[in-house]
Amino acid sequence: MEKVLQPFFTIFDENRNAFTRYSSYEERKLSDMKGYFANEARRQQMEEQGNPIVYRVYKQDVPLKEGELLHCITMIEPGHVDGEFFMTKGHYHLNEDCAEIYYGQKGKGLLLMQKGDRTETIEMNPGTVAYIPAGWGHRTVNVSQHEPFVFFSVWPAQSGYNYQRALDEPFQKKAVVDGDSYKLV
Ligand code: S6P
Ligand code: ZN
Repeated sequence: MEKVLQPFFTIFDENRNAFTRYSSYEERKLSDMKGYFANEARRQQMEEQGNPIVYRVYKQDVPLKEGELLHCITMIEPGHVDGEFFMTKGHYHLNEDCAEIYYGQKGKGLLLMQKGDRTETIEMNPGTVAYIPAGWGHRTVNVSQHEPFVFFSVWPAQSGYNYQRALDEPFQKKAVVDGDSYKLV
C-alpha cells in the first residue's frame, strides 16, 4: 500500500530566522561560491580570512513527486565581496514547467530573474509576495549591509535544480553597494 504523507506544520521562529522544525539544513559559505562574485581574488581572500556563511536554507522534505509542494526558508547574511552583495547561487528549475513563490519576511532583498535576454528584478520587503513564472532563472540578494534578508519559498516537488545553466548563462545584473543603499550594474 502506498505510504500516506501526514499533514504537518511548522512555525517561523523570529529569533532564529528558521522553522521551529525542519527536515534538512544547508549552508553556503564563501568557499562554496568560487566564481560567483566578480572579484574572485577578494572572495578567496575572505575565504582564507574566516570563510563566512553567505546563506542558510531550512527545508521541509516531501516526496519529490508531482502534486506535492516543497517549502523552505532562506536567510542571506549581510555582507559583500568588494561591493557585490551576498547572494544565493541562483538556479533554473530542471523541470521548466515549474514556477515558484517567494514571500519576504525580514530585511531587504532583490529577486533577480532572467529568461534568455530578458531580465526582471523585484524588490523584496517584508510582506512582498513574488511570483517566479516557470522557466525563469532566479537568484536573491541581500541588499542590506546590516541585517539578514529572510524569505519563504514554495515550489512544486518535481522541479529539480539546474545550477549549471545559471553558470553557463550568468545573471546579467549585479547588486552592488551604493552608499548605504544599492544599485544594479
Ligand atoms: C528553490 C528555491 C529556494 C532556493 C534557496 C537557495 O527552488 O528557489 O529555496 O533554493 O533560496 O538558493 P540556491 O540558488 O542556492 O538554490
Ligand atoms: Zn527555485
